[in-house]
Amino acid sequence: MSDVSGTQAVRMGMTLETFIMEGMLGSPAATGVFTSLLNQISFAAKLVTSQVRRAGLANVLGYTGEVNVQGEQVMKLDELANETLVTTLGRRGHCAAIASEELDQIHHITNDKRARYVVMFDPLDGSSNIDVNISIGTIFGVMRRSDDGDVTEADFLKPGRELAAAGYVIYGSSTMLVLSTGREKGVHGFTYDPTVGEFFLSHENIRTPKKGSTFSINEGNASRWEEPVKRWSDWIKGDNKAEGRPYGGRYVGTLVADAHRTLLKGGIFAYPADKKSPEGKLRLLYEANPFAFLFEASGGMATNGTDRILDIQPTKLHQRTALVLGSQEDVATFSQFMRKERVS
Ligand code: AHM
Ligand code: MG
Repeated sequence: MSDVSGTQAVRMGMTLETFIMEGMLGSPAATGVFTSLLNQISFAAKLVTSQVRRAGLANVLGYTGEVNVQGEQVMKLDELANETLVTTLGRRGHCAAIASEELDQIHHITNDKRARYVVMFDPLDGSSNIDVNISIGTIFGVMRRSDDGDVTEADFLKPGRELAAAGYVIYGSSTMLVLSTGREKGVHGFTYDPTVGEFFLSHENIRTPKKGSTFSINEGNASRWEEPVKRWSDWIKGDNKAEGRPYGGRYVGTLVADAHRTLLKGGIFAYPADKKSPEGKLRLLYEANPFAFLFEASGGMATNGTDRILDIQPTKLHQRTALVLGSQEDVATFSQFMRKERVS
């Protein structure tokens, strides 16, 4: 008897495109426009995967200097990823404008009313890890634009709870795209098979465990933290077998990688505000909001320490925020420390 392993359980041969087209991501996906937009994002992810996978080789071969062997200017990988997303989303007429970590202002594509969405993204998250062969990623959020007037920055400055879809791509030991169109529709992961050139459903309906056993924070910032964060950090490293402490420490320094692990295995990721970054380091629109959307859809939580991330009214395109996300119980405990309801 042939042994078809776990892949059968996740419906063999279910590509991302089929999954979207069969409406499994929910009602907005039923519109051809939304489907087509998500397909463009997954196509961009394939192109960026190919660039990321060749980046080390390009270095070895020495054609990442100012000029390549064809005499063309060679872009840095994060700029190249940005160009790829801007160009890909500019096709098919569904995306009216773009906001990107790499662009100071929004980038207009069209004022045609048929372009009903705006997309915000961090094209290549984890830039400090690009040159050292550690996982990097792309983060994106899709918002419906207002129907009246031309598309403006105001179409982007909306709380994250209004996102129509959010997701990320992780360029790790394999490339995975994780996507949600909302709490009722769940969070689904697709693994890229480079030999076929398709994303296949590999993680259907991801649920973040209620409580985890790892914490993820840049401990190098400890001297700059506020007292409640210091107390929480001491608590989570303290010894209490019954409560599952100490938690194990894991920190990649790429949000996509740290959040991906936390989404699948539970626990907590925190980048709190500190003396150096009083508003936090991470960006609300294209880092915190997409992940907050995904964590809530998978049964987890996301806060800035006191408020729900998805309720924050943005005032600036590149606004920063403190970000704490993970298992419900672990994030709730962090918030108790922040509110000084507990000190140990
Ligand atoms: P980037 O968008 O320039 O890559 O910066 C964001 C990154 C996140 O991926 C990561 O969580 C964080 O910065 C790490 O910061 P630090 O090096 O201060 O720990
Ligand atoms: Mg980033």
